[in-house]
Amino acid sequence: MDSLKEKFAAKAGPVAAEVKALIKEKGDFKLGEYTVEQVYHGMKGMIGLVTETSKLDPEEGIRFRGYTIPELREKLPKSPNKGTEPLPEGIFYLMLLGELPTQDEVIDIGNNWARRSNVPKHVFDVLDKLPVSTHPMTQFVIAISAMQTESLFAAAYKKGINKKDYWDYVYEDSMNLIARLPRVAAYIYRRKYKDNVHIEPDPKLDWAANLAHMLGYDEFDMYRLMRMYMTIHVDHEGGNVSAHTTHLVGSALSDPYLAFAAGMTGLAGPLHGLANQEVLSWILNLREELGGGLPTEKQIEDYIHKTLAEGKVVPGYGHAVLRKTDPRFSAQQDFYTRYIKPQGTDDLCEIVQMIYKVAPPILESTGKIKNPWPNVDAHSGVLLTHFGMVEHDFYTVLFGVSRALGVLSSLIWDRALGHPLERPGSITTEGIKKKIAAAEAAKV
Ligand code: HAX
Repeated sequence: MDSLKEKFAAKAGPVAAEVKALIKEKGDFKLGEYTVEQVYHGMKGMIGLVTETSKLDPEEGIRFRGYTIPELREKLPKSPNKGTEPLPEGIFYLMLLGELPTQDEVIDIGNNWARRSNVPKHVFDVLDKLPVSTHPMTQFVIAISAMQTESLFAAAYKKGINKKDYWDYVYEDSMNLIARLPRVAAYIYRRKYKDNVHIEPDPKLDWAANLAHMLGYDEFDMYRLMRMYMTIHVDHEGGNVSAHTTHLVGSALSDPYLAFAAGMTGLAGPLHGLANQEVLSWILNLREELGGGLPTEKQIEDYIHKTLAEGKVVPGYGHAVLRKTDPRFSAQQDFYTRYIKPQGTDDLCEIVQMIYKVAPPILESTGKIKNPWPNVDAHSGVLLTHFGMVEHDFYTVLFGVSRALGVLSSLIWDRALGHPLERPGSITTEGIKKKIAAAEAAKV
């Protein structure tokens, strides 16, 4: 260990212990409207953002402009080609305008995105220079940043524009970016996993089905899964890491390419979007340790206890806001029972159902995990694997393509409403201790 690191290690341990004790003893102390615990613990429960596109209820889950996921699976327009799941173009319309679209309005957005979908060649050149081993999320962030050369907002700002016109350029950039993401994602996938052999888009397909097609999956069931996947992952109100980061970086008037790339660096974290990859690795490791096949409930219980004893998290379980089963998990369960199970059970999907039965009571019994129920990431990987997409390092990129629809429609609203630079205040541990000491002295 170098000497600076040694000195840091000597300091960090005692300070961490001191902060832990401070939170335990004085966590309820109010710093203005909020408590010491909330300030240290990721601002949970503080309302500090305005987000128009969706709202998360801890008990009920997400509502997009007032509509739940089951309602949207029923009400949003479907593909005229025997579609049974909503087209994500429709939820984008809903988030942006607050109204349900008609079938024609959804087709119109699809055509609009198709016209904008050309990805500049230098983006592929940049990707080609990266080692193939580069994680797909890192490639995704780099590709989005490389596309920033196309930002109409950045170009217009450089020339000088009136504040009231910001939203117009942010709208154009956001639409272009959303239109191009499926091609970028597919390029990363095919380069990394399919011998760099690429597939041209099919102009007859909608945005999500085209993504499946360019990835190399042309079965109707994969089109259907991709339409649902792209719809349920779009947005989760404003405070989650990817949405909040996009909003925060956008508030500095960084253009939509930079703001979204920043958001995606957050989605790439294992406590956020990377959890979908982690869940699959966790299930596969569990199976491997047990020699394959279907584990028993007791074996799953033991594996969960082992994970916790090793100081690791059980991926796909828990949430910063939700306190019940995530309706996005339930939608995927429904997808499994409605479309896959009648043709034969799938072992990995069955294991997910078994984990759902045994994990919550164990997590609850720890006494510290606030939400023992599954989140969206607990199920998505096994559905993709069922249809042949086994490269789980790639899953978070799909989440990211979908998330663009929510965070970019919010970004357009941010500029239309003239939201200013985001700049919350902060405090030091010393400052907190002084405030507590002053309050205690005043009591005597
Ligand atoms: N397994 C083990 N421990 C868990 C846990 C889990 N699934 N969920 C929470 N905990 C632990 C926390 O690590 C924390 O421990 P310490 O006090 O020792 O630090 C304690 O329980 C209290 O945490 P919490 O208040 O219940 O949860 P947070 O709001 O701090 O964190 C997380 C929420 C989602 C990050 C957390 O539940 C977690 O790590 N889950 C596993 C990873 C995961 O599935 N992430 C995806 C979340 C959904 C999402 O964003 N998708 O993109």
